[in-house]
Amino acid sequence: MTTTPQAVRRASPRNRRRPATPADPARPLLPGAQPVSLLDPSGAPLPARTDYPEPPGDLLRELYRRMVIGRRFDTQATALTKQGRLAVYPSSRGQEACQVGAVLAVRDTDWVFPTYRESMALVSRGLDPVEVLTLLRGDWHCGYDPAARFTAPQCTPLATQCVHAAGLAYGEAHQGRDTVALAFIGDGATSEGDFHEGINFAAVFKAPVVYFVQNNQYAISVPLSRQTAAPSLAYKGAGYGVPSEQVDGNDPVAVLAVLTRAVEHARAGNGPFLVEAHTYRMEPHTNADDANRYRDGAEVDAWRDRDPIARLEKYLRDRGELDDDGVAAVAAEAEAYAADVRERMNAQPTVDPLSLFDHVYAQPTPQLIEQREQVRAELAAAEQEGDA
Ligand SMILES: Cc1ncc(C[n+]2csc(CCOP(=O)(O)OP(=O)(O)O)c2C)c(N)n1
Ligand SMILES: [Mg+2]
Repeated sequence: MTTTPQAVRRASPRNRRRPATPADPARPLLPGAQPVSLLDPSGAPLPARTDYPEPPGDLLRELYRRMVIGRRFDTQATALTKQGRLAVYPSSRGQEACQVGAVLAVRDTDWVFPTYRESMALVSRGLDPVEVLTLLRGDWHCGYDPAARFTAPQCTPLATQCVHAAGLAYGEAHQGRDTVALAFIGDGATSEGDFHEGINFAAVFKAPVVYFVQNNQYAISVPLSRQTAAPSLAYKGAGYGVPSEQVDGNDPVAVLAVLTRAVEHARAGNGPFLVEAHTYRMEPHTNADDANRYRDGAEVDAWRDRDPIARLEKYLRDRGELDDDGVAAVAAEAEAYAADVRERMNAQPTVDPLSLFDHVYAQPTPQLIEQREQVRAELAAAEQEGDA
């Protein structure tokens, strides 16, 4: 075949049709370049987004109510540690938009997998606050019935709940139910193997899990800059084929909007979704931690200006959905709630130390039986000494 001058012209690089840019299969998985925000830090509305429609007004008022009660509960729990009524309490002050927004995005029959930091989320879910604090008082492994409340026990071993959530969600879907599992996880815990194993399993088997990372900037004293080199923790989803989003975690309206969409995605059978919320832990890691040793007050003050409750209150007031009377009524309800928690937590619990050995195995091992006997003998001796 001879090459004509026309053919040469057609084939020359300038004339050749540009091949379409190959579609990047990772692109739809990636989060937006900036965290989704629907309110600015002062509470003024930002331009509406069609991808994240604003939740209805009555839901936003309920969000406000639960956040105010949640914060009062949190303050009360911290006070109880100082009175020796709680062994330890990890506060989530400053993270109210995440704690409450996430719980409002799921149904009562969806499963929640909390960490030690999610006491506020659990009371917002309607669990009895004294039952929620049972673990932190050291009375029992879990004070509520997980199966009755569709709420797993609070996990202290980091990220283990990510695997539990994947398994439960897979099992539910396998049985034809449309349950979604919501797994809370901290920024630091995204470095744990269980996070990666859980999200990978969920992705491969299309298990309906929403992994909700509350990036509160610290894992005890380790700042985010020492935790990851990723531009955002939400990018961790793409490596597993999981779509992700990042959200301003101190914007309650945005948190609820983004999580609502994430839950819809999972419920519709599309597999897991990862959300990273950028927020801040205003208090030390727990009452046993001194945060002044690793962060300065100016940083904390900067986040105080982005307070999620003040932000939502301003927005609702400006829209005429909340007034002085409404604010006072919610504050009074929160006070009554705290008073009830205080009173009930001040009552001495009756605990049987021997119950520690129950439910470890269906059939107790010889070692357990021996240990139980040792404790029983020590208790009996102590009682005799007391009587003497
Ligand atoms: C497997 C495991 N390793 C270490 C710890 C000790 N530890 C408890 S909390 C914590 C920091 C977790 O930080 P992050 O995941 O960011 O959650 P946050 O406490 O900030 O909510 C560490 C290292 C643990 N509980 N479990
Ligand atoms: Mg953290």
